[in-house]
Amino acid sequence: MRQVTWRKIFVVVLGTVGLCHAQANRPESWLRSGELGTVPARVSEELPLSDQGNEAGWVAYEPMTDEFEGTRLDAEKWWPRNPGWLGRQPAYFWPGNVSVSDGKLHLVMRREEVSEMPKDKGYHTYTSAAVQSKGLVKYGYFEVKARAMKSHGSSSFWFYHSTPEEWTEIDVFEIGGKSPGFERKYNMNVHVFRTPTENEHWSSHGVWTASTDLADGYHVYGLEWDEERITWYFDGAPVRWVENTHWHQALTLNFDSETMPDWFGLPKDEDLPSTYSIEYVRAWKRQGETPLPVGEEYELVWSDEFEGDELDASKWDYRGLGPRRDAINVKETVSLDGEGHLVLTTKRAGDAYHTAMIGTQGKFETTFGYFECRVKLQEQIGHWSAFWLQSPSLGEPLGDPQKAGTEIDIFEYLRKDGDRVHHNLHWDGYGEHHQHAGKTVTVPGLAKGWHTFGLLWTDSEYVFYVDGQETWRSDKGVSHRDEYMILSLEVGKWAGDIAEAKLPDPLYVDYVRVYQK
Ligand SMILES: [Ca+2]
Ligand SMILES: [Ca+2]
Repeated sequence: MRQVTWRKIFVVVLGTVGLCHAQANRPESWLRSGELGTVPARVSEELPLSDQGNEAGWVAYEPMTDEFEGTRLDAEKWWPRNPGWLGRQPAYFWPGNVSVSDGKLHLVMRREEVSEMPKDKGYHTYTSAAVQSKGLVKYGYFEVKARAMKSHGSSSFWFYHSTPEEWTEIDVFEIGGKSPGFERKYNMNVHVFRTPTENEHWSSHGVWTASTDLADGYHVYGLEWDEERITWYFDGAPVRWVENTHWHQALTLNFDSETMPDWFGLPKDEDLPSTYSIEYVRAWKRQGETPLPVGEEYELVWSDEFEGDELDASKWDYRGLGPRRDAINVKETVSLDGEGHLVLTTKRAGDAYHTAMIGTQGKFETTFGYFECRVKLQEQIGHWSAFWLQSPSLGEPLGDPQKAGTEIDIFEYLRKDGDRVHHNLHWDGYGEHHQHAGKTVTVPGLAKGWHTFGLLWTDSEYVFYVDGQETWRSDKGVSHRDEYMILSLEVGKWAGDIAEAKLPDPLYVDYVRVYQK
């Protein structure tokens, strides 16, 4: 879309200040010529296709990831339109052309008019579709698997954001699926519209030509965007990079279809409706690039990423084996899935229930720091999950949690609570002197997908975080002694009747990381 505008601006620039200035701004770039050669084979769905060995240390970035399961667009993440633009005339962005089905997001272009189309603004004859993220993102790896629409209508995946001070854009692709001469062209672009010091539109466009028509199949399109460089990938192989001289602004993520009368030409009636389908959008950040809610002076001192097939016995012990609450803790409920996750499971065992608990007692005990885990929560009632710190000497001595320590429940989650989660502190033992402070918070979307739970523990307070956002802080019962970490599932009435649960029911843990100054 920007291509068209760029041509117009290009003429203006030539006619006024001259081309030299615009060229001086152009970043260094590289473009593949010819075939891709051998492309990477997909081993893991959890990593970018171009980096299946995770050399870069990618960590999934949930806010911009969607597998498009279910029957509707996730309203927490996406607008079914472009909140700042009605579309490129004559096609009008119409939310009725956005749908989720068969595990995909579909954007449709039609020959039709809808009553809300502002004809006085040049919208007529065609409706098309746009989806924009509600959040902004800067840097990361973004991958979609998509099939362009087979018409002159565009199929685009792009990033932009416009403020009074700054307006930049990164076009991952703009494809004219059945526009003559464009069927195989992967159009990639970056634009600068304005910055605090420049007020002149320019762009750097690159085109790589595929060996088949892009609307004939699904392909994996990737964008790696960091402080130094922006790199485009096709089916896992790099096809272009541009030196990152200007794209340091947090941007919205966009999918859309536009009529491009001056570039791809208007669609032919017999090709409509045509559909641009997106199997998924996945985003990652480099480990350590995911901003910790704590300062940069904190460094990773301990972690388990749960790689491999077996629980790392140098880090964890099975804990509380035998009866606990309304179940029995056993070793068999603790496993690694071989894809980088710890799996704790509650299972039926005849008339009894088996459940799971591991801890770092005697292996890793520490005082203060930032503690974070990333989990996908259990789905059934009757048991609850928790990531917590515990003191080996709780309540000894009484009245002095600094010395005796405190049970710090970074999170406790009960499925019956939906999007609510509990943070709790317990000190002075569990008997008549028991002291407690806690907070239950609602985090929209918590019940689905992956989330991080974090605790900043200092000598004066505890600060709790969900997905990097502070949810509670307390200066009650602040422990100054070494404590150990526990991950657990526990069965009990608090969480509802386990007899009604569909079992087995797993809790997935992607990592546990500890940072200290
Ligand atoms: Ca999907
Ligand atoms: Ca992991």
